[in-house]
Formats: sequence, structure tokens, C-alpha cells
Amino acid sequence: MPASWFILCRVVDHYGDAGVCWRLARQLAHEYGFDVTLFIDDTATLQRLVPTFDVTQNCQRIDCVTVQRLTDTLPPPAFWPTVIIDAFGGGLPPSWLMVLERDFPPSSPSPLERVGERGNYNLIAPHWIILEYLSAEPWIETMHGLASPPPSVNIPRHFFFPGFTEATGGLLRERTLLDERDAFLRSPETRHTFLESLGVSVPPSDALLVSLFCYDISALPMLLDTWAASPSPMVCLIPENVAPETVQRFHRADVGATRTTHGSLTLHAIPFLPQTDFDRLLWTCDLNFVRGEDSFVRAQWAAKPFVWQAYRQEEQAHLTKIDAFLTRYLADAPDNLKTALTDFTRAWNDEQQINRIADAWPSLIKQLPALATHSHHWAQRQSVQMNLAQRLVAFCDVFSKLSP
Ligand code: TRH
Repeated sequence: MPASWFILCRVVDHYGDAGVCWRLARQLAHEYGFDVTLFIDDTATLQRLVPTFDVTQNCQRIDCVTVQRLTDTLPPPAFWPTVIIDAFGGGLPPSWLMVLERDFPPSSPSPLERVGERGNYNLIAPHWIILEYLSAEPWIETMHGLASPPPSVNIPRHFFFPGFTEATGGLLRERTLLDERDAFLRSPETRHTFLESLGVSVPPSDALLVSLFCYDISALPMLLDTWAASPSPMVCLIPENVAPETVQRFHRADVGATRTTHGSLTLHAIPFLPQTDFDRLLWTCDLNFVRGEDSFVRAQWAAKPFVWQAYRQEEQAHLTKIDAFLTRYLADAPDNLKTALTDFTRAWNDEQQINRIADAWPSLIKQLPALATHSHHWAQRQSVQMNLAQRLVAFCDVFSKLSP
């Protein structure tokens, strides 16, 4: 019998929570043959990423994964799985906790041992993993893998921190991803066909092709104005429902337009893409603007220049994450590139610096060839490390072997 894994996903906002969980679920099912169930509360968000998903059903099997609607009243499962991934620490449904407390009370002998019976079944304690948010901050190395025993249940629980070093949980990356990317990039026809499928004609060779996935912030209109005044043509692809207000204002004269040109900038509204096609978009463009967590990681595997916008936190706490990443990412970069990308990224992320966008852009563009080389080397170096799913499986495997 294959090991069974549950992934619990409570969507806080936007697409990243669902995006990360779906990606992990697929990888565990496809590459390890595990019996994976994704429990998710906001199925409409998942459907944006996986259009074949049917939101009217409470439970369905799709792409080798069972997807079940998550509610607080969801009855506990008949069997506990081998592993429960509690994505971003959203917690288990209260009814599950109650039954876990009954099946594995604090007085039960030891974790992962057969400790009791419910109905006719022997029970094996599941391994509860709290999958945290990705960060480049050094402190996550000290927290990754730490035990966090739940107070009222005798089952193992550990923190798992995605990250960029060997001492963390790594980054999500499917086994075949980089080969697929290289095959795509080797074929200009495939790229052209992909662009045409988005309703975009192949841009002139002197145009810079940019994808834009960002939050609707006050720096965005300034950036679009800067691009409109650019000395060379720019074509910007923006998926539907991304920064809708600003995009509508840009198309001002042309209500309902999907393509508008102001000065040097042509802005193309494209459909919101299935998650697998989103990778192709990143592979296709010369520069990608990404945000949050999952698109940020995919932009790195695209090995193309990218600008990251962190998920906004109160009191600008996200700036610490930005600085930690830039420090790591640019550690061995030439000084000019370091300055250009750091200045632009800070201006893009820091509400107090948005007026610097227009000045920071020309320096970034000057460094684009150096950034292209750098992003390629970064992706190569990162890809030598084990990916997140590999580390997660190894972690749970080692832990279960160490247990009595
Ligand atoms: O959408 P995000 O901002 O998501 C999040 C959430 O806000 C979440 O609460 C927070 O915890 C997390 O960020 C850090 O950005 P992200 O993480 O990049 O997720 C976007 C997902 O949407 C990713 O899986 C790619 C996918 N996507 C598509 O599949 N098609 C598209 O056209 C686009 C634009 C994105």
C-alpha cells in the first residue's frame, strides 16, 4: 500500500497558498506514487490554477490527487495518513483534533507506535508537519526541522521551512521541470506558438518582452509611465485580474481593450493561465515581475531576469525578507548589478521609495545582460540541491525509522 499523505490548505488570500499546496500534492503523487489528498477550503481559487477542477464537487480525483473541500466540520478520516502537511500552520479541523486526542492521548506510549484501536482498526500516529512560508532569512536554518509537540496529543510534529540552503527545506521543483524548460527554450517555434495561443503576436526583435504579476500598488502606474517613455519598445503581458484597476486606467480610451499602446509601451491583457502554462510565460519573457512565494520560485527556475514583489506585511515587515533574499541572491554578483537590482527592488517594494522607480529603471535595464547571466548561474546552483519534496520525504522517512 502506498503511503498516504494529507495536505491541509486554508487559503488566506490570492493564489499562493493554493498554488504551493497543489504543486506539492502533484509532485508527491506523481514522483513518489503516494496516495495524496489535498484538503482545501477555497476551491474556487484552486480552479483558477487548475481549470479542469470542478468546484461543484466536494471530493474529486484530479491529476492523481484526491481533492476534498476543507471545512471546520469535516469529519475525521477513518484512517490517519502517514503524514499530515499543515500548510502555513493553518491548523487541523477541530473535530480531527478531538479524535487525535482520543486516539493518541498524552499518556500513550510513544509516537508512531501502534497505540490503540478505533473500531476494528489498529492506529498508527500520523506525522504532523507544519510547512512554513519561504524565506531567505538566516534564522530559518535554526528553526527548520525543530520538534513542536502538540500539547494534548502524543504524535510527532515538526516545523519545515522552505529555503535556499542545504540547512533548510529547499524549494519546490519537479524532477522534469528544468528539462522541460530547456526543451521549450531550444525551440523558437514553440515559444511563438505559445505567444499566439495567448493572442499575442511575436514582438519585434528590439522589443523587451515583460510579464507582470504584481499587487496593485501605487508604484505600478509610475512604472507603466516610465516604460511608455522608454527609448526602445516594450511589450508587457499582464494576466487577467492582476492589478485590474491600474490596467483599466491604462486602457482608458478603450474600454474592454486587451491591447493598448502608449508611447513605447504596448500592454497586453492575457488570460489568467493554468499553473503549468504560467511557467511557459516565465520562460518566454525577457524579464518577469513576480510576487508572493510560488511565482517567485518559478521565476528562479525560469533562469531569466526577474523582479520580486514580496507579499505585503504590516509595518513594511516584508522589507526584511526582501533584503535577506537580495543579500543571498546577489552575494557573488558584480557591484553594478548588485546596486541596480537592489535599488529597483527596494523602490518596487517600499512604499516610501516609490518615487525612485523612474530613476532606478534605466540602471536596471543597463544591467539586464548581466542579470540574465546571473539568473542562469543562480538557477544552476540551486538545482544541485535536493528539492523540497525530496527533503520532506527524506525527513519523514528518517524520522519514522528513528522512532521506536
Ligand atoms: O498570488 P500570490 O500573491 O499568493 C500568495 C498569497 O497571497 C498568500 O497568502 C501568501 O502567503 C503567499 O503569496 C506568499 O503569489 P504567488 O505565491 O506567486 O502565487 C501565485 C500562484 O498563481 C502561483 O502558483 C502561480 C499561479 N498563477 C497561475 O497559475 N496563472 C497565472 O496566470 C498567474 C498570474 C499566476
